[in-house]
Amino acid sequence: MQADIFLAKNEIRAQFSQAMSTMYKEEVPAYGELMDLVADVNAAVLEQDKGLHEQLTHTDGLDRITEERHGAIRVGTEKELFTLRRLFAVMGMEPVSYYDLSVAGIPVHSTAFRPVDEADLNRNPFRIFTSLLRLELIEDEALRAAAQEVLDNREIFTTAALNLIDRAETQGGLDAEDATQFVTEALETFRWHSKANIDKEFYNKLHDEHRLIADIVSFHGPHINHLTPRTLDIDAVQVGMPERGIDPKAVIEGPPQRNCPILLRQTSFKALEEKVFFKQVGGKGTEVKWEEGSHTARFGEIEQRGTALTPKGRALYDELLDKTRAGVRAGEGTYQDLLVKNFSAFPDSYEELRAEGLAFFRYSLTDKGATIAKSVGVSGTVDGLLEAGILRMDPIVYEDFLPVSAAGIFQSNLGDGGAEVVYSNPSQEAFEKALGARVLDELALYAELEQASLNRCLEKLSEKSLKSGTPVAA
Ligand code: OOG
Ligand code: NI
Repeated sequence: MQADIFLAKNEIRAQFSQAMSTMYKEEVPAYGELMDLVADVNAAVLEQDKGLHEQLTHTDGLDRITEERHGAIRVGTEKELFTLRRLFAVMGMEPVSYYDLSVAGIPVHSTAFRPVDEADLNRNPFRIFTSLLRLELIEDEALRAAAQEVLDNREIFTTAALNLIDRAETQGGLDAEDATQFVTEALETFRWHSKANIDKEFYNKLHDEHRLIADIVSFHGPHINHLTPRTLDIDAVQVGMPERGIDPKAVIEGPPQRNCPILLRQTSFKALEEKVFFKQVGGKGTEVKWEEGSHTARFGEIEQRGTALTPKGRALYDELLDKTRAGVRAGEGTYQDLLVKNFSAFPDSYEELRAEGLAFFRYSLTDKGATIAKSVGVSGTVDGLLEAGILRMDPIVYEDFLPVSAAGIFQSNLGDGGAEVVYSNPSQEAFEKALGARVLDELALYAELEQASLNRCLEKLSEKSLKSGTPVAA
């Protein structure tokens, strides 16, 4: 089969994120309500800020502003994670970064499957935050074994999905017809099942150990537990939720509001209590009887992204966040007040962020720079070229997640009374073994992006200069 008849992975991912969105809105009506709110807020922001409107028209595709940017799932076994990696690869999504949530008392570790190249992110940035249960962190041996058995006996992928993954791997892609079927079949893995795999007593035991364990083990598959559109004003959405009868989590995760947004700000509405059915004890025969109960897992989230930070910037972010959390514990003030106060130490202009090596930037030639490059060429340092108006810099958007924020999102959706136990430590090696691949290093990806943009500029500028013997210094 010829590569040119394959549908682009970006297109398959775009179809998939659209299908997930439609399914989730049907499954969780409150999520549709959140989407409406986000669309209204975004429209109001664009109405007021013509400059932003103009900028987004050029860079982000205005019609796609409110589209979902990520979703999240939780799987139970190494094998499930392994196959998911293969499934996401069909759509051009690769595992980036390792997140250890065990430090926050959540018995999972995670990665985010996402497109990596700039052009692919621009076409459709949809990511899936994917967590793997760490059953080894359950102390009760009998419970652990029973949970393992349930997990080992389920198949979360349809046969057709598995066949299409195989086909995509052997052929190197899928044609349009196969791609459409692939999306339909892949969707089945993430669908909600109101009928549990187990009985109520077992569910309660798992739930008492940790709510998340019950969520992962009890059902037929890793139902999508939230989707997350992008908002242009997260503070307005946070305020607007209660007005529409939506119950938001207490605080927005991430940095406070700033002139130059950094990293990622997120908030969510609290997970809904939903009616589910448990297998009746002894109901294993031909006719299974069902017992009504409830389960809390699914919610809606919103995000607003800012500049990616360098290791130095990230260390400062972590330090200020830690200080804030410690301050709250010591009763020094409210979370919000302390956050704003502490983050005043984080420079808030792009010039300072760059000068202090705190954030990553994409460099390009200005019109003036392009003209000079064509005619005479030029030499100088990056600082000098920026100052001379030959280079321009734009922030590189952060495409990943934040472990402390993720823990906050998890926790607010596990409800009160979730176990406070702090489990063990990171185990990236075990995660990658299960995944069957190494996760990509997010910081290296941003650094490469920055360097590549600079190299492109310097090459253009130095073509003439080199000929005339005046090299460009980086
Ligand atoms: C994932 C929570 C993390 C985020 O946006 O940080 C997450 C989960 O609840 O499964 O999605
Ligand atoms: Ni999320």
